Amino acid sequence: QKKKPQTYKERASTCTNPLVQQLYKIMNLKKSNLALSVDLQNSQQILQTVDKLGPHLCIVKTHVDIIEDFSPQFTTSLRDLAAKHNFLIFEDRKFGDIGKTVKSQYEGGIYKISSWADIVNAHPVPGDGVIKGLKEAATGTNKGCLLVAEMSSAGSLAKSDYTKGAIKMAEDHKDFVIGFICQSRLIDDYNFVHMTPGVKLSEGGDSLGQQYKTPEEAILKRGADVIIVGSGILATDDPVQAAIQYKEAGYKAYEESLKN
Ligand code: 5FU
Repeated sequence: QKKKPQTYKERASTCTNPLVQQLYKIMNLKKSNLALSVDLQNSQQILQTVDKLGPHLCIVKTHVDIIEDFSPQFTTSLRDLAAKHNFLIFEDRKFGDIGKTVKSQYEGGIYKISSWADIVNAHPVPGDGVIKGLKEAATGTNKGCLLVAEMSSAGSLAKSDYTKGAIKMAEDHKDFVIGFICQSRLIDDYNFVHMTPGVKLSEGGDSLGQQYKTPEEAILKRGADVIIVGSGILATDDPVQAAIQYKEAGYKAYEESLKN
């Protein structure tokens, strides 16, 4: 039987993982389930955008490897903005290799992702060594990983038994896996945060396989906790207004979901 939906405040007090608790506290305080996918290539542009939109976001999601002028100062400044506006940083790196390789990719190289990202994600395709490798690099810190259990893109192979395998893997590694990138509700357990990309106020797609659903569809029909929005906000004339619109649409859908 389906559990009664909980408010963000209730979830913050019942969830066991401190990072998940922190996220629900932010969502409650800022009345926002909106993650901005800040897919820009210039670090100043990213920082300026995040500073303006920060008050409306619970998470800022990056693709650090598309930045053309990356420097360690960028991540320091991004962390300062996370403290200023109270959001979590999610690097959408989608690790997908054997444990020892992802461990080095997570903590090493130019980006040193483990030093600044609160959340990363991984493909379950290599087996749970991918989680074990990342976990080793994150030992003793308040970090978490999402498993890419389903994707928003057309023809995705992440479905049926693959998705079920991702759920099992998450349950086996509850101390580090804090949820899923997904397109539907996978577990009736708020310890696993369901984050859904491919969200836009108008449905449709792009020329490269992306498929969009509305915030209402993502939250009410598919059971998302967090909506991830990129171009729906950034490719507009007024990204601040657009972020407010998505924040309000997402929060309204959440309030509606509590009535179920
Ligand atoms: F795992 C996934 C997925 O299934 N779909 C996605 O779109 C990740 N994404 C990311 O979310 C993608 O890499 C973009 O960074 C972002 C969506 O951006 P959009 O501009 O809202 O389409």
